[in-house]
Amino acid sequence: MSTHPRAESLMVREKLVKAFEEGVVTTAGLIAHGRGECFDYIIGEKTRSFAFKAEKTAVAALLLADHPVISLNGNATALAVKEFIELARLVNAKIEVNLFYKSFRRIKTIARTLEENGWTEVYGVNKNVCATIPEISSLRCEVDSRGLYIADTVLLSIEDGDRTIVFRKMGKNVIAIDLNPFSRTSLWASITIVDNIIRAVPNMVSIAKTLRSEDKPRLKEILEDYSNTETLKEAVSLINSRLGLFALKGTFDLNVLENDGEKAYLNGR
Ligand code: PTJ
Repeated sequence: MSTHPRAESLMVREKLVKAFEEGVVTTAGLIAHGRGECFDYIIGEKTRSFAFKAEKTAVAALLLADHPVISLNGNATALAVKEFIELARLVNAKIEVNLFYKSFRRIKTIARTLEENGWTEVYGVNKNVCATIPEISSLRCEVDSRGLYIADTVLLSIEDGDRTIVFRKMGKNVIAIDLNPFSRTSLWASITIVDNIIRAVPNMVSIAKTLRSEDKPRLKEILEDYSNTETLKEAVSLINSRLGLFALKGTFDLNVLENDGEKAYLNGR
């Protein structure tokens, strides 16, 4: 498979299928991934400058937060559990499991995955410390009273917008990783990272290694220099120009194609 032009994408799919078989990911999670792949294809499957800026700002926000919480669902766990753990250590965040298709069995399976990767203090597992956010209509309303309930800054990824909207109305900062800049999550988040989780979280780990030694005024400067509306405008503008180019030339710009096989194929058409 390593010679296949879409090898990386196929390996990511295999990861998700394996996680599905283990009970981490749901069937709807597999469908959600397909939507993400489509957006990733259009943005060119690389971290764009607007995404990198959002990643840097997100790390600054996490470092400035009093109660940062990383919220994990099935897809996020399957695709980036090790990196999320590393990030949590670097920014001193809690990790909470919060699921749309909630079952105690799935929560335990995801908690076990975290434990196998070296993270033992998993929030969202202990029913005795459960609080409810009634405005959230799904079972994601049940949160950990020591985690998401009191969080001032929440990092979430690959989900629909309901929770983001409620969290924002509660005054929490929401950092969302979502390849779809049109989604309600993207529109409502304080900081939207329009990038694939498999690139975004490793980037954030690298950024955190540098930013954690910066002082608070510098981190605040980074936050002040960020506009989520501008980020979304830049993301849509990139999509627009790439699609426009394709409409004109019948291909994305040959000069930016990195894969020789793909270039040869397009040149030979
Ligand atoms: O694990 P659970 O039970 O909490 O279920 C979670 C799912 C994913 C099923 C649920 O939250 C869901 O249905 O999400 P949506 O509404 O399909 O939204 C997923 C969003 O994430 C879409 O906007 C996708 O474009 C985006 N997305 C998918 N894969 C990736 C992604 N964004 C970044 N990186 C990805 N790999």
